[in-house]
Order: sequence, then structure tokens, then C-alpha cells
Amino acid sequence: MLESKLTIALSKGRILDDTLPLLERVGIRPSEDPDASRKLVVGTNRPGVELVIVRATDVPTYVEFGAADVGVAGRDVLMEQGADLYEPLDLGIGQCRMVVAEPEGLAAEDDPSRWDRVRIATKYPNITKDFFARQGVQAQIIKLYGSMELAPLVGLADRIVDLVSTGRTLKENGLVEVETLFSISSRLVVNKASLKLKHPQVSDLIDSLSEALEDKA
Ligand code: PRT
Ligand code: MG
Repeated sequence: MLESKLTIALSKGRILDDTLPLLERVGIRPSEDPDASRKLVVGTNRPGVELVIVRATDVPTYVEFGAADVGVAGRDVLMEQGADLYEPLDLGIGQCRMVVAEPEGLAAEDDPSRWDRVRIATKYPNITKDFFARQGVQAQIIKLYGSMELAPLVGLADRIVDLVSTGRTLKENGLVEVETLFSISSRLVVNKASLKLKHPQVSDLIDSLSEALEDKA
């Protein structure tokens, strides 16, 4: 029987940088450098495996609708979108945390239990609304697509909810973390139909990635 093709959705930038070495460890190598190429479909050394290069926030969509069988996406993106996906593996890459941050100096007089009617700029409106609602705070959410750190500096918002890894971006913009919402890493996600219809290829990929991660640990 001819094996059906397995399509893996990845995004350029840190996910690609961190995922390619992991794929290499399980014997999957792109036939050209996806970072250098403008191609959105990239073949691999395995005839049955191809990569599609999409925006980070689009990975869950491609996988949920079966345009890709599997993908790699940050927990932040997955939680925000709540797509119906099978999530078998924490790949331990793209590690960071999602935090509430505010201008330095505010912290002294700030008590999270008194947060009320605050304006929060974020790329994650669903997560943020939910987080503040659970604390009984009705936050006004301002949706941004990037450079959240700028919002408090120009009076667009009181606080931000954003990702932090080294803390350098917050620091250079005079912001401090006041609370952590979640720790974040990237996950392998799988289309639920592909899991059944392409079971040999999908489970082989999951198992070999899982072994490669154990070896590393
Ligand atoms: O660029 P595009 O709009 O296409 O997508 P994207 O910006 O979401 O993609 P990308 O590649 O930046 O992020 C993809 C995924 O990487 C995210 O969904 C996270 O799961 C993960 N990740 C890990 C991060 C970070 N670490 C991170 N530090 N994503 C973003 N950042 C940003 C953060 O938003 C802030 O602006 O880096 C800045 C903070 O970094 P430090 O080191 O200064 O603290
Ligand atoms: Mg980016």
C-alpha cells in the first residue's frame, strides 16, 4: 500500500529553530533550509514527510482542519485558541512564561487583590479576560498584535499580559513582572482524524520524538 503523506506545520522563528534539531534527531531533515527559502512547502529526506511553514498563530488552524496532520505550537497559542486537537507531547522547547507586567514603581503601591477596572494590553484576550475574571476583576482588554511592552509607556494600557523569557524586553522598557499566569513551552499537536487514518506514521513520529526527548533528559 502506498503510504499517505504526513504534513508537519511549523512556524518560522524560534519554533522552527528549536524544532529542526529535534526532527533531525528522529531522522527528518528538510531538503532545503526553510528559514532561507521563501517556499511554504518544504520537502524532507523522507519521501512521505513534508513541512508547511505558517504563522505561529495559524498552526492550530492548519492542524485542526487537517491541512497539516501534526504541528508544533506554543501553549500560549493553544490555550488562547482552544482548538480541538490531540496534544500528545510537551516538546520542552520555546520555554517562557506568561506574566502580568506593569511600569516599575507602580509595584510598591500595587496589590493584585485591589486590581479593578484595569486596562490590559495583550495578544491573548481570552486568556487575559479569564484570568482577571477569576480574580473578580473586570479588565478592559486591548488587543494588540505585537510590541505589548510599548502600551503602558504611552498610556494605552495600565498593564500588559505578555510572554517573558530572559526578562530583557521588560527591563529595557521599565516594566516589572507582578504575577505569573502560566509556564509555556511548545507542544506537538495532532489532527484527530489523522491520528486514526494515518496511525502508523503519526504514532511512529510521536514515539520517536518522545524517545528523543527522553534521551536528552
Ligand atoms: O511573529 P509572528 O506574529 O508570526 O508570530 P509570533 O511572534 O507569535 O512568533 P514567535 O516565533 O515570536 O513566537 C512563537 C512562540 O514562541 C510563542 O507562541 C511562544 O510559545 C514561544 N516563545 C518563547 C516566545 C518567547 N519565548 C518570547 N520571549 N514568544 C515570544 N517571546 C517574546 C515576548 O512576546 C516578548 O516580546 O519575546 C519578548 C520577551 O523576551 P525576553 O527574552 O526579552 O524576556
Ligand atoms: Mg514574532
